[in-house]
Amino acid sequence: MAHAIVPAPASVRPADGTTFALRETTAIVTADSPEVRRVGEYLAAALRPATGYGLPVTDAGPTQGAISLQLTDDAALGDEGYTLRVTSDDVTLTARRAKGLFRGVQSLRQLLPGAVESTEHQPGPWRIPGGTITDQPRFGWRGASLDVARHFFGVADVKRYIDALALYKINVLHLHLTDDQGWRVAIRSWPELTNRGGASQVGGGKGGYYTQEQYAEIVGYARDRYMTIVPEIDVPGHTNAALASYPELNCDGKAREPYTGMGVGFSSLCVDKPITYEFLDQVLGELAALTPGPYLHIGGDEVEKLTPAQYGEFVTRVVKIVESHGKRAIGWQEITGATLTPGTVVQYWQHQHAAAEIVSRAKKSGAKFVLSPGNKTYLDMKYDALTRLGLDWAGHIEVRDAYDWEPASLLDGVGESDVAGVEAPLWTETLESFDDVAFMAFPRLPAVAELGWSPRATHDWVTFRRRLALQAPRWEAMSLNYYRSPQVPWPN
Ligand code: NGO
Repeated sequence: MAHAIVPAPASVRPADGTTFALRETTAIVTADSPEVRRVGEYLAAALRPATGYGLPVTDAGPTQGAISLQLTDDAALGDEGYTLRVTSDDVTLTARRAKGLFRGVQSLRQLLPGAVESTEHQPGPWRIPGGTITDQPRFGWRGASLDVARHFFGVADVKRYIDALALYKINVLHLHLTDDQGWRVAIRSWPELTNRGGASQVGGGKGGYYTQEQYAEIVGYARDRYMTIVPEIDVPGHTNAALASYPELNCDGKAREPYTGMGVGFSSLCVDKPITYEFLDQVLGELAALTPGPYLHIGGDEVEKLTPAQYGEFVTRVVKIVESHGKRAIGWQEITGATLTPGTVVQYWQHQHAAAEIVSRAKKSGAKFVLSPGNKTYLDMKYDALTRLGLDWAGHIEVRDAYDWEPASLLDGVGESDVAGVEAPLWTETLESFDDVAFMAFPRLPAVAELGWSPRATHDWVTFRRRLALQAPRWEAMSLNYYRSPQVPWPN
């Protein structure tokens, strides 16, 4: 299988027997555009350590013998699509936008032997199989989320996760920044949120938080990889860290104790106090100013302390606050209990709950769905009974479970055009290190990424698991931990 790319491209026409070999002298020639040149530099930086080649990036040299990155006005490719042509003489990647070239570069990386991801010099040879790939995504939202509240993960870990996600053409990273156990982003007008609310985590460790500069650094790192950060401030529940930081946010005026357990549903902001809405306006305002992406995630899940009417009114107000700061709101499926505005996104997660009402309410308000069914996409679920890490409230999720479902027929009444995309959440109640995170995400994250990117016609477990197996040498070269599922024919 020469073209073992994940997610599967829309079309691959192999030129059997033809290969292009990277050499000492290979250059990367880009269109005369600073953005395209940056993509060329990204490619060169990815390939230089293992190959040991110079791979000069130029916008002037001959394309003969080179890898060339060019722009085209072919509207059929859309914003993220690309064409990759490999002959024995040269490699030509074309797209309408630098973003499409960046996605194409990920395919190109995967056509090289996995050892190319190593940070140390490797022997090669570095052959790329010949042929033509024409590709573009099925859905515009191909997300992953990371819970940095239950256990805190610093900037370096988040960057590592972003790099691994980019390889699978993920374009949204949703950061779950606040929860009962911790508040992880500094808010200048409410400094105790992180001073007090960021100082612990599940199990009682020291926690941590991002300064606004560090948050901006993450946003910039993601943006350079054509990935949008969607920050989540989870309200009105999951707010013990805020309630512990400021007594005035509590209905009884008394600060809560920090929480280091794993329970849910016990906390709520005080929906009757005006200060609650001043608080939200300032928090969401600061976050909106730091976030170039169009969405703020407002959580809204698992609220047990409010009546449905109180909850509905509260969320309706918070959606308006988000919009007053120029952003659109996304929230967990429970937010369909509020009056939503068109453009709001509903994130479906709890497969045990009757979906009919959620679907009809979302559709009535013109909201689209991001699909994160707990029993398919939750990367924190155990693979099987023996998995040391993770939870199991949604069942065990083996690789095939994560792969074998169809976004446009998951929910009755929600077809292709109602689906914004898919997202694989990673909650971290039981995950303490980057190795833990990677072990739960790989190989299931690439399965969800493929559902988001690849056309339905390519869906096939038998070929998927073979393509997936060939990613393992790449993960090993990247020192990326992964689960060796018995369902996948790993190469060694
Ligand atoms: C639920 C809950 C989270 C948990 C997660 C664990 C949602 C949307 N709310 O998903 O707080 O961490 O399950 O799997």
